[in-house]
Amino acid sequence: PASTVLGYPRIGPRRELKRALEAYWDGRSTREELDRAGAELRERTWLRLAELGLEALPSNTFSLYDHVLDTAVMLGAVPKRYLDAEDPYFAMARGTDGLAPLRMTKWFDTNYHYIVPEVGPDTAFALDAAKPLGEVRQARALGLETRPVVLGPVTFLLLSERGAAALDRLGDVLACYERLLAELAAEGVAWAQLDEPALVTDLGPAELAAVREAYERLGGAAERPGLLVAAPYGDLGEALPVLAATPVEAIGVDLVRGGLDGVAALAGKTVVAGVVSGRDVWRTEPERAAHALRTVRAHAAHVVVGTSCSLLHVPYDVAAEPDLDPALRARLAFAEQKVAEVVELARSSWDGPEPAAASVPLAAPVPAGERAPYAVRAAAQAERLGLPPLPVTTIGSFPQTGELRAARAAVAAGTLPEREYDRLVEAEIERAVRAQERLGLDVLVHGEPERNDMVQYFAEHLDGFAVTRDGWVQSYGSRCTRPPILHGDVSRPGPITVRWARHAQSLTDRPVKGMLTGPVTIVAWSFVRDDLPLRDVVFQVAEAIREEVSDLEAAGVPVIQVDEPALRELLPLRRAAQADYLEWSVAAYRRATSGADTATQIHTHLCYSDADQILAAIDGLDADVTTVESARSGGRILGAVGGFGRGLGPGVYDIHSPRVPGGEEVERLLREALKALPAGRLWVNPDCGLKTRTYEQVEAALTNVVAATRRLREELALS
Ligand code: THG
Ligand code: ZN
Repeated sequence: PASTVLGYPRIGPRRELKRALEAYWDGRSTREELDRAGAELRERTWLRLAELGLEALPSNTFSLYDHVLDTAVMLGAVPKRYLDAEDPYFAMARGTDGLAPLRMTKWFDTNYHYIVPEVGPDTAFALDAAKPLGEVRQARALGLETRPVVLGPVTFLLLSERGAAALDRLGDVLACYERLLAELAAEGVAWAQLDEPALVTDLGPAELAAVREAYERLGGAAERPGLLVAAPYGDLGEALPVLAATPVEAIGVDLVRGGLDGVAALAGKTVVAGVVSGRDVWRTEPERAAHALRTVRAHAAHVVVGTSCSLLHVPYDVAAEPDLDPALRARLAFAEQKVAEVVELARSSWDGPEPAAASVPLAAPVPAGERAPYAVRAAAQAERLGLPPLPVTTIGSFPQTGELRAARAAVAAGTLPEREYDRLVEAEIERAVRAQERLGLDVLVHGEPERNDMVQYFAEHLDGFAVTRDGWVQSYGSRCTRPPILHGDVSRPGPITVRWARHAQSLTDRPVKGMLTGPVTIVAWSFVRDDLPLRDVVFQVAEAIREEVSDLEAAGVPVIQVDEPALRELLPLRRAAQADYLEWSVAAYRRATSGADTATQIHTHLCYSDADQILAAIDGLDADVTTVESARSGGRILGAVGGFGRGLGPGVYDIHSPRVPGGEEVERLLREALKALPAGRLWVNPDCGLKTRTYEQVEAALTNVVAATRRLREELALS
């Protein structure tokens, strides 16, 4: 049988695209140089895939920033305000001096972020197929035929700002896709892939009708290549019979996340059987894959061996990681190794014994733990901390200097002694503490100068994790993370953050807030072992964080923040599974924090604008104070917090923009917040961490924040 992958990483094995983009954005290179860098990356990818023996090569999986944005541009869905920008594509992605960028949000349940298209009644759809055609031609010049990959029409509209309401433009969008297929056919393209990941989420009757309409119409087009509709990230469920009844020739199913129950409906179709996971870094179990392939073969007209989703979410090559323990390395497969697995499976017979039923042991549930009632805690904390009304704090990180990043690299390279690095970190902590005292903040932070990343840092200090040298995975645009690999039982060999928190507290009489990452987020942003239920893994991490909380308390730290920005991200795509997830994830958070003394104040921070959707779960975390994004999302959260019974800090300063908010603006936001919350429970803080800003911007902004807060305090004292 044939072999293929649904997509491939595009940032480059050495993050070549990141460097090329940043050089272009900084004015250090031309658009031609950027395009040439992109062309080289595509060429290398196709040649490597062909060399590995992959038969059906994808194209148009490259993007200079994001494939959803590429699709919007291909369809002519560029909002008018961007048309006059020097480079409308990057203006939509990143904004310009006078223009905010389009919104960015999470891609399904991954750590990738896409640009949210705006589709309105006036959007003048018009096809520009230059990018997919250009990639087909570029590969052809190398002697390689490819299958262009394009985001499908239903998912494109469902992911746009108006969601399902945007399906009112389906007819016009389909006209563009029809033309696209005709142009591809005229180019001699044999197959096109339309990605429809939205089909693995819960779809209502209107959405299923849109699927039917889309693929009846595109399948019935006179001039078109063969159509592969791919549904990565889960189970097609109720969309499977709908799609199977349309004339599309091939369907790509995720057989890692999704089950085999529906495959009988695929009679007569070519099935791209996604048996190699694009979401983890583990080698494929051959018996399990062969079993799935045999089952598909019994029903489908043709079987193509493939990946469960694009390989976008895994690093390039295990061979680039010579430092990893050989026993762990032997268990790993990154993109290159996964392609080799696909090829190998396509060449094998799939005979063999049935796989042993997966026996994932379920550990005994761990008690979440209870703290004293909030009212009792609030009184004890008020007495201990002696804070003014509307206390001002920050989310945790302060600007990271290039000097610190360079010093970390020098320690890793062995050219800077650890002791000197530690002194640099201490000096940076002192700088942050003095700045906060000068600005008049009430609860200080140490600023996290020692951390490269809020997850990687903890993984480096916990047993059971490995970190990679070059295992970069694109998060958005040019930004990447190196997800740690959680491969064994997690434990904490010793205190992680205590010395830095203690140092900060030693410099000031004001309370210092210790900063930890929560168990769900540490797991969400890592690659995780699959021989234990996720829940049990999260509880192991919770235990380690619980120990750290206890050590911070013992060191005299009176306020401890445990962040869970990824709580929302791991939320299952299907509603039926969400309640169970929210129950155990919230319990794990409570396990991590409930050992804290009544007089220790626990904060949490969640950074996404749709916090209102999981407000009940946030309430369940039982943190004394919760800080959330609000300034950037226009205070939307305030409409939902009426019943929220503890401290809340809706952000009054959008840190994602270099713009410094004026005092009146902050005052107005605080007055809005005071309509929704009693003064005794309102905190004042920015939307998120200050790591990406400069000290100059931060000091100017916080000066205005403190001034506005003081004006309101005076008013409250008079009333
Ligand atoms: N850490 C991790 N995952 C995340 C975030 C994070 N996912 C969601 C969100 N935050 C994504 N945001 C970013 C923001 C900045 C960067 C990456 C993801 C970033 N990365 C550096 C780069 O690409 O140059 C590399 C950082 C490093 O050295 O590790 O700036 O905060 N895990
Ligand atoms: Zn945040």
